[in-house]
Amino acid sequence: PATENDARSGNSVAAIRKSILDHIHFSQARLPVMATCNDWYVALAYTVRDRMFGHWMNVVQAIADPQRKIVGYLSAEFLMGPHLGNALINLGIHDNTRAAVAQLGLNLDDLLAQEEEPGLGNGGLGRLAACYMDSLATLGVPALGYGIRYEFGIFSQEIRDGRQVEKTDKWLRLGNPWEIHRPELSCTVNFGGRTEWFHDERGRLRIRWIPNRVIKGVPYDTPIPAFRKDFIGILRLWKSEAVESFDFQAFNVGDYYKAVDEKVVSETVSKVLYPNDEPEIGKTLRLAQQYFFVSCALQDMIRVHLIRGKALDTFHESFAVQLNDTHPAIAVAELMRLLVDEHDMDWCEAWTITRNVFSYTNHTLLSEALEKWPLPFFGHLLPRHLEIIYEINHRFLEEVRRHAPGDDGLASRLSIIDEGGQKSIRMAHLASVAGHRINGVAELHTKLLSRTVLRDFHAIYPDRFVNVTNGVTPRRWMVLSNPKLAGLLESAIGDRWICRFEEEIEKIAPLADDPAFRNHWREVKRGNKADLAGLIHERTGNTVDPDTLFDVQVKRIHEYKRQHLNVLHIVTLYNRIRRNPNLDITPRTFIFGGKAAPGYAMAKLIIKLINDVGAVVNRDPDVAGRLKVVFFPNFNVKNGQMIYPAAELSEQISTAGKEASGTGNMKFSMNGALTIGTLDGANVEIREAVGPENFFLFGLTVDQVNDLWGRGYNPRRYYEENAQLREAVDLLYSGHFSPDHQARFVPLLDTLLNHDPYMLLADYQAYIDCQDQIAAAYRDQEHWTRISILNVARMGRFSSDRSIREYCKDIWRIRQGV
Ligand code: 26R
Repeated sequence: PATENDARSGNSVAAIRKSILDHIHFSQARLPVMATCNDWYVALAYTVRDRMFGHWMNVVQAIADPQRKIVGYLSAEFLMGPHLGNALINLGIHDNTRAAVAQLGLNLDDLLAQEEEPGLGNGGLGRLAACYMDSLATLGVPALGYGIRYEFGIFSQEIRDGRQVEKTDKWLRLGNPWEIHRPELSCTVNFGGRTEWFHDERGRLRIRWIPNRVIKGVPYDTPIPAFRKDFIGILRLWKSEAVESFDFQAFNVGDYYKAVDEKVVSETVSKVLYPNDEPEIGKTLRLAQQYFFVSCALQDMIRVHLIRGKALDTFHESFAVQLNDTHPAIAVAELMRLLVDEHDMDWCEAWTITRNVFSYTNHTLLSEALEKWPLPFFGHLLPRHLEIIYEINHRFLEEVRRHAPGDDGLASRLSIIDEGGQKSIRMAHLASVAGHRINGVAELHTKLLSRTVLRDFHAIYPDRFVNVTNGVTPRRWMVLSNPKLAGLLESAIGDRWICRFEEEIEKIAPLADDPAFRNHWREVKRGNKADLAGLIHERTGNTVDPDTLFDVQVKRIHEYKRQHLNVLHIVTLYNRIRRNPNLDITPRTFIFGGKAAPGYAMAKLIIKLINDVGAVVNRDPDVAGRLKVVFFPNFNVKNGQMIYPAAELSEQISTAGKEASGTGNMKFSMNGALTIGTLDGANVEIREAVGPENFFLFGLTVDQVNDLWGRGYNPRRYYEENAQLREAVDLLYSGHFSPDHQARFVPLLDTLLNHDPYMLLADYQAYIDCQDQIAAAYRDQEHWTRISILNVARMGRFSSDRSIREYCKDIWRIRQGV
């Protein structure tokens, strides 16, 4: 048909080719012969983007339709990963595009490699938001993801001399063809100053905020395509800028430099993503970032609601707003301020609306990661919000006292204001007081949440608590990143599994018994391993053997995730080989990847440890290639897409009770890796789903961990009583792996022997025993392949489509779209 060949929207090879050439000419003013690889990438990106605009209009219609509820997903992080490959898959134009690009004498893979990924997140929380945007679009739910358009995303990591070196992530350097700049939708945001009473036109006493700084938020929209549907989600990220009127003011009084300075200060707010996964106490810029994007988002949602021709008292019928952790929790006070101060609404009515609008997802139980803002500091930046929070708290505590008269302990434990020591605002309490739903991200996590961190809230509001186990999108994490596996699955069960994962993927289970299918399965994995081996060589100079067991741990570096437990296993194997150089062991390649927060010294030392152990083990002639250790630099979405498909063993070894869910665990399993893991986070549910016989479990349970703390944990005892462990620890102490600095790992080792807050030594032997079983199991390749197939077959629950359906039903009360 003619539309297939339309250069603006057609999907034929000819139309796509024509469109790319048109963009080279009309969008970039380049001669094809002079065009660089980036020019072609940009022309292709525009070509692909053009094909989403028709879908975009459907979404605009849905957003304008007062009958349809919209999801506002508020998140300080969106770790989207590269757009191009994903868009080609979801739009169904991958093959035609590859052909069109080839006709132009180019290779699609080179163009895919050209894209700088938007790394606007730290790890799990940001990547979850990205998977959810994909599922929202695919399920036809109108959704706006609101966040910050950081000029610099997560730093890029280089490894020099075995240590992490951080490089600024200049992802916008060559422009960003995916975003649409929307200056007409700009908002203004106030900071600082004071509040005062005044009489309005009707003579009523009201409060106004006199800020001492005003900045502008400018939105940039990125379409997030649904899988093979005429629908998208909108990612709306805000950039901070100076307000023009301020410049003019300064210019008029002749202070040109002050005006320029104003611009610098204003633009600082969206300058850089905080690379820590722990709170920045008293960092004004961090709080300013949070308030900035939240205020813009709410102003934007109110604008949409009013455009629908509805009055503000029905705002909660237009929007369901999800708080992705507490980073956007200030939204609760901001919506109250907008409704009460700016729109003159009665407090109680505004509170009812606010409560109906918000719900809150908790992503961590680690007490050091719970956000608190010191009171005076908070009041300095957001004086009006401090008053509003006091009022919310006052009314809330009255309710609590009615509920439990005389229980002052309960009231002070529940209070939004922490009165102990330095007074501060507990953002999780603010979110819990307001949210009509509070959810954890795995069954175990939700249970622990209601027994520990939010115990008192659970006691008074049990019905607010729900679990929504995390999920990941099979589009990016299987179809895009593992085309070989996707092809094999398609030949076996068709392609309905891609968006009906829960119902369809289990249809491959019977094929676990088919020897020919198992052979194909192994060929796929072997091919992916060879591809990764090539990349490892390119990035690290290491040669790894694709016929060894690929044992992978990729995730942020954190003591609770216990990368150093993995290292203790490596050192243990190394000692066994040194004792008996002819030992018959299952050859393994240990692959690590992950970033350490720049200020987290212990995490950085763990990176150095991995690299130092690798340097010695990889070179030792006694090892003779049976063990290899590589640290894959700069683990991010793009690299993850190469790593998960090649993995055979997935390391999910956090101390029980510490990992809220994990989502890497799901990506591995969906790509046919077997898991070695503790009963932590979503591991528990993954194990139930794939069957305990197909999951390598080890380690203390949450109850056993608590018990052991209660009895008095003495890590040194394990060291003294376990010769194998002692030998491994002693070898590290001896400086064998750090001949240039014998004492390098003493801080890490001393922590293990004296405190061991994450109980590595208590779990050591169980971990080693489990790894020995794995080594044996790997030798039976037919059996291993069976388990691998069954793992994939039983991962249906872990599609983010299932998670989003649950959010729609249990939290947002939204009907699903197309
Ligand atoms: C306060 C701030 C700087 C901050 C604190 C903590 C920023 C980021 C974090 C990390 C937390 C919130 C996080 O990323 N949690 C992870 O969320 C994933 C998605 O739910 C889980 O899979 C994962 O287990 C959890 O650690």
